[in-house]
Amino acid sequence: MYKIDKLNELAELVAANREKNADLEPARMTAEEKDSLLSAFHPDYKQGEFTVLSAGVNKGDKVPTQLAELLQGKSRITAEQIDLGKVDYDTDVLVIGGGGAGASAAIEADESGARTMIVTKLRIGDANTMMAEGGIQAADKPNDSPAIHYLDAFGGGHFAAKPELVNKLVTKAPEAILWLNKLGVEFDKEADGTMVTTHGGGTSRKRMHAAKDYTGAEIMRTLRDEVLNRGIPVIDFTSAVEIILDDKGRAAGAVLMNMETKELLVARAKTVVIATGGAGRLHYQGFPTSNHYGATADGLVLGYRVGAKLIYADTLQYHPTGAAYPEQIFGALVTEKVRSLGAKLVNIDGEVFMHPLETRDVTAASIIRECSERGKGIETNEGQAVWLDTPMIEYKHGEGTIEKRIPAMMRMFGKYGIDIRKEPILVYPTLHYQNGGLEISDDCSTGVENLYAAGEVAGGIHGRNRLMGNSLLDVIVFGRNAGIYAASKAKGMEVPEKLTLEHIEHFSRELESEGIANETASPMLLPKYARKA
Ligand code: MEZ
Repeated sequence: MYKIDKLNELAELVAANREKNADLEPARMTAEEKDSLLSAFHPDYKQGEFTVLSAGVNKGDKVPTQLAELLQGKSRITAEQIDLGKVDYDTDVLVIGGGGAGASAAIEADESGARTMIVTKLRIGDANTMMAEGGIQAADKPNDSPAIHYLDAFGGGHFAAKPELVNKLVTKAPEAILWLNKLGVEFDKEADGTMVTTHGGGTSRKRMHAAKDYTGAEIMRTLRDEVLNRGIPVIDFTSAVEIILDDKGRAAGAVLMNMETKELLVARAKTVVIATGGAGRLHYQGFPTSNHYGATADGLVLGYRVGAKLIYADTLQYHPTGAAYPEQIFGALVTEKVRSLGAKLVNIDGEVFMHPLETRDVTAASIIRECSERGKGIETNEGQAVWLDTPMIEYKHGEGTIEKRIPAMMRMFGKYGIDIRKEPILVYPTLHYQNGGLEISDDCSTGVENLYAAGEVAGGIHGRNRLMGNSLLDVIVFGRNAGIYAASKAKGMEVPEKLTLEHIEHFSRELESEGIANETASPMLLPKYARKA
């Protein structure tokens, strides 16, 4: 039951229309309809929310204003503060970030025989991978193929992705599932051992593999165990605050900061992998987020300051279904799997207003239009919302389906007295993913020699919009890939000599010459939620 009577009355209207709505199959939008919807209602197209960069390799490109503030912010250190002659950690491959991509990179680098170390500002596994719910895509069923997966992903990303990256993503996907399965991920399976697969938005085949609705947590649990079992050193509660270069401008380590004591440490490495994840905690345009506490765009700043280029940093993913009620879980992820299982999006009049499995950008824009221009949203304490008719899942597939397939959703709302088997839930878009990031080539190299990137911090794989389940996939495929290439590069190398942090001064002079006096300390490291006095 909702605590607000009016919401219970409105929910009854959804129930009254359920039988009729269950049979409705709203038409998919045409390409023209999608384009005009996106340009009018998607936050990426909103004027006044972006800043054109004045310094660095992407000078002249627009990025969200909060990100520009960090990219053109002030280093947390000066070169003079750091004694680069005193090396605290020495390794072949330094992996910055302890999420799915970082762990996968470290496992593969270790497997290749490289001395590998992970540094993470929280604990290993405290990352967006852990919070991914609905699944991971891979074309491994007889009616599917990597070529079909390619067309779905490339089209869903508005044909803007780098073709060689999408190619790698989809062709390595079946192998990624086998690798995870072998490591111990408990995927949902039929009695005969076949993996259960479902649709996601924009997929033309059922290729979403899942562990109920906590797929990311199950994958991260397994990867973390593997890292620890291999004895790969993990330096936790320690963040990277600057990449160290050598005298030829190649990455050669990082300056680390102990999050508790603020002690600064030097990690020297032959190659460095940035795998720091996304930026949801910057709350672009005031949106809530489904992201982990640590998602503060740190890797973009670290890479950008040493000259790694960004691609599509102006395109973000607003997951269509963030929880809009109750306020305790405002912005939390309501997995797309809920719609894959048959729940429909319904407005205040109890009407289904769109096909539930359009791509995410289109679905989010459509919800925003329903609540704004069409005035058909439901008022909550936090703003507007639409219904996601969860009881329709059991209406279609029978009792017990929700508990079996999406138990985490049932529990999340159950804590607040809402039984999603019986009552629809209120949703609104939430900031979920950065579609772009540090531009990589298909060996995960950035434009800076010996610097690699993988996972959400990397850009170019998904173009301007990502499909459900291609992020967990990208984290595994490109995380492993980065580890393999970073280790192989390190193999033929001497320990880097002549370490420098001169880039800090160069970048700060460039900012100065552009008239930018920005005292924002960056990378951000942790979000600021303190109440203003
Ligand atoms: O890929 C994702 O972002 C994902 C699986 C999210 C979800 O809706 O569960």
